[in-house]
Amino acid sequence: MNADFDQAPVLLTGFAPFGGEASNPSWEAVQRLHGERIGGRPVVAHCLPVAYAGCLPQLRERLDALRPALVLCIGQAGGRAQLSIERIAINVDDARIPDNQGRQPIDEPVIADGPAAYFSSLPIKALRAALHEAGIPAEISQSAGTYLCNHVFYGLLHELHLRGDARVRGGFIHIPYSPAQAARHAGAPSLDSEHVVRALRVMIETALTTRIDRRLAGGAEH
Ligand code: PCA
Repeated sequence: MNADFDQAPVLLTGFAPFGGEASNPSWEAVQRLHGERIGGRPVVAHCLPVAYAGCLPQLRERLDALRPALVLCIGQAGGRAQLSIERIAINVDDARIPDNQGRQPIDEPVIADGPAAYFSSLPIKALRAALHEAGIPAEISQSAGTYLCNHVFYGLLHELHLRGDARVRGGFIHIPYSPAQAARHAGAPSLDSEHVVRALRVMIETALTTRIDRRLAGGAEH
């Protein structure tokens, strides 16, 4: 079992385009790391559909097939100015717009009878500190919203909880628009994929080597 864990891969997920966009910077960045070794572990990238019906079954299949040591799910948060390391996933689906299959749940639980919320099991403050040291703007976010990203984040943490192996950690990171997207949204901030890819490497290495998170101020008043 330990030998298996030592060989276990890192699973990275991104999302398909949604909301009228031609691309999703999360999948653009994540796919570039597929097949690399980071922190001694192979990286496997997977693109999730922006669809309530398909995304968690696909994630569960990847968890079963790969038995990863670390899972980082990435999504686009157009309008945010920095990489957002999400702290908490809530048991709410409240879609502002329909998903790519036309489904728009309103005030439904992600998992019926699941707990109200799960905390990220990533060392979020250590990740932010490592990103700042690498010259990449990053913040702790207290809400991943109530759309597909929160849905996948909650579903991931619920699955890891059910599987019960505390060594396996997972969490969610939102990224800004790509420059090409921001060019079509006047005034919106952006981050290019070189920086996102570098940020992913830094976060994977830090998450694999930091057991106990750092105690650094990082709260918010709103
Ligand atoms: N962002 C959406 C869903 C897919 C994505 O990349 C979200 O923030 O919920």
